[in-house]
Amino acid sequence: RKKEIIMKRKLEDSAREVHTPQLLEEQERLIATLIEAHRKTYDASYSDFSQFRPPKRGDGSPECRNATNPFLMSLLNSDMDELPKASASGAEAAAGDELSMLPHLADLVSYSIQKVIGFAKMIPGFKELCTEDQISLLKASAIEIIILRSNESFTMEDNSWTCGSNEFKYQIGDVMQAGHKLELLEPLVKFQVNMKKLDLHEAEHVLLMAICLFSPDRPGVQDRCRVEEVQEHLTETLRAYIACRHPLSCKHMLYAKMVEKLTELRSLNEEHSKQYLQISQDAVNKEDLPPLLLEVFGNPTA
Ligand code: YS5
Repeated sequence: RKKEIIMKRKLEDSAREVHTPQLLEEQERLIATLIEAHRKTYDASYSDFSQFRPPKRGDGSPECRNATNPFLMSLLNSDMDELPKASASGAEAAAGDELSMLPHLADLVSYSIQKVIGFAKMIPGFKELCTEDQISLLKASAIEIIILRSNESFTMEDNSWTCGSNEFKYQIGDVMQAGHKLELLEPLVKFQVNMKKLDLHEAEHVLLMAICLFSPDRPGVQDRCRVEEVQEHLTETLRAYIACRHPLSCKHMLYAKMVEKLTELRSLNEEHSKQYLQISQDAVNKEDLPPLLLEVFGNPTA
């Protein structure tokens, strides 16, 4: 009787081995490489943020609320009865309303693009593509990967991206002060909340970013087959990882949910392109947009 039970157990064990996909050694190495690449390019202390042009928030102060009469407002609210000589501060207060967060957030995005490029270069298969394809993939996916990586700083406590101090805490209102409309920002925040709820492991998070980058259907890609090959290898690794490392209770449909996120990113990307075009035309100070940002997202004056 006892022997029978032992035998049965052994049979069950070996059956399990056959059916549960195993993480191959090569897949384990790939995951380790991606995690290391991400850690090298994502500084979770956010200590570089102080090097960006400082954030300017319309904090609800009278000068900020009254965008049409900035000079009058500053005179009424101060003991001066004359405008400062250069009257620069008044002019800045005027500009300070519409696109006041743009310089800071544009610097953050430009910085993030550089980090994404660093991450991409460490993904096996990326450097083997021709430069044109590398550029096509990066141009098309940069904003999507930035949105994905930003989930690490996003917190559901107050639906903000919190990157250290209050100065570097970004809420919907701040992004509106970079020129974006609520139409885009609401789905962006919803996306972040739903991503957060997936509670991804670091391995899954980095695989998703890599899969997003290696999308063969991006405009201008020449060697679609090579890109597809790498993407398939990444998705296979993700499936295997979920199957054997993710706790049973929450792995239900996880892969499908992650693929769905990629679809949502496409529509965020599309809406972003439209609003970006508008912002880049509105930006009176062309210096507001760093050259790398203009190169990646397009330069309307070029
Ligand atoms: C913070 C941190 O997690 C990090 C290191 C990430 O790389 C980026 C981080 C957050 C990203 C956020 C939150 C604030 C609003 C941002 C910066 C968002 C990513 C993009 C968005 C921008 C305002 C862009 C603005 C832009 C970019 C070309 O269009 C014009 C400057 C708005 C994108 C809306 C989809």
